[in-house]
Amino acid sequence: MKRALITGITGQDGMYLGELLDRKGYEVYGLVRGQNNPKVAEVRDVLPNAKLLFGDLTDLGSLLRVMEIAAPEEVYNLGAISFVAHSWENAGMTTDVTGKGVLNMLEATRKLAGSDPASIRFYQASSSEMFGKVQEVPQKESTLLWPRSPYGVAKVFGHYMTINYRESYGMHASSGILFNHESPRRGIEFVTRKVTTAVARIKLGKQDSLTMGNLEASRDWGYAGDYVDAMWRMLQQPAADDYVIATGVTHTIRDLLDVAFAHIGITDWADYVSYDKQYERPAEVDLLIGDATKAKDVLGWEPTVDFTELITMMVDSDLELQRTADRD
Ligand code: NAP
Ligand code: G4F
Repeated sequence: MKRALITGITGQDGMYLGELLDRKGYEVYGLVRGQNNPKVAEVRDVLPNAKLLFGDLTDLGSLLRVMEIAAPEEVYNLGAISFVAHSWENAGMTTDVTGKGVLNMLEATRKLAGSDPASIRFYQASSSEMFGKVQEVPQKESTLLWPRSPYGVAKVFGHYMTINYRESYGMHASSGILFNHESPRRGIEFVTRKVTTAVARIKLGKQDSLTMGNLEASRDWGYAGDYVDAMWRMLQQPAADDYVIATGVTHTIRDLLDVAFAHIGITDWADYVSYDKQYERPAEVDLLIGDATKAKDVLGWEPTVDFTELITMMVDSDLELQRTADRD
């Protein structure tokens, strides 16, 4: 039985990856932070076989202890402060967790691997947010990075640190440059889930309208269940490398509103959506569209869920959640 450690197991991707590894017969360990983390109950429900260990990405000692207990063959470093808007208000903490946290995990992995640095395979959750003010369309592994947020800058640090540990110490350390991926488990602070939750509530008469920021930005949105499969595939390769994971199709926030509202029978959503400057960002990433040719050629990876399927899946899930909340 292979053993894997997932940091960020309480997050969207952590839960999907935990399920995938469990199905593949892995013994799954998950890093959980905080003394009374409210997500623990949900993780225990979704992943009853996973062993949860307590620690924090900012605390190297805790990571060394967790690594020793889990003794994993594969480490998936998904833990991060991941909400871009939040990163301007908490730039220091974002740097500590999303940036330096990667270095801490690499060090803990290197320490446990000892004289055989490649014996533990390491995945780093890099992000298309690193492309920021995009220097090329579509974006691929070699595209110059130009981050536009403290989160993006922290991710660039983690990305290059991962490459550096691979080149300096011969670690089997790979970075997945993942474009936006969503699901019914997406946090409600992110734009897709904010819209699908509001649309479900509008349909059920629980809410009249929603307030949004920039509707012109474009994102390359895929399904989280597909994207965690790409993470696993990266760690099964004989040599570590970096891969863009994306659908290659981009949509604006307006398109997102079109699809979500159409699913509840509303074709003109203008009366339901208002603008609030508070949701604008100090610097915006205007256009993301990824070229995942390398992942297709080397990993045999391709997305299986398109944009319309993804958003309608999320609206349906939120309708069910909202109805269940009424019954409880
Ligand atoms: P998420 O739902 O926000 O999950 C983030 C996870 O990080 C949570 O489990 C959170 O724990 C954990 N975490 C936060 N601070 C921590 C700390 N100090 N120590 C240990 N764990 C900590 O994010 P996601 O969407 O699953 O994304 C997973 C990873 O991929 C993140 O690194 C994200 O930046 C990256 N990424 C995501 C996307 C995307 O579109 N989803 C795209 C590219 C890259 P709590 O539950 O306790 O807060
Ligand atoms: O859903 P978002 O908050 O995601 P964002 O900033 O693209 O970041 C996500 O994807 C990254 C990969 O590129 C990850 F690395 C990161 O961890 C995270 O998962 O915002 C998407 C777009 C932005 O352009 C934002 O300005 O939606 C725009 N937007 C417009 N109105 C809004 C809103 N975003 C949010 N969250 N809320 C709004 O009301």
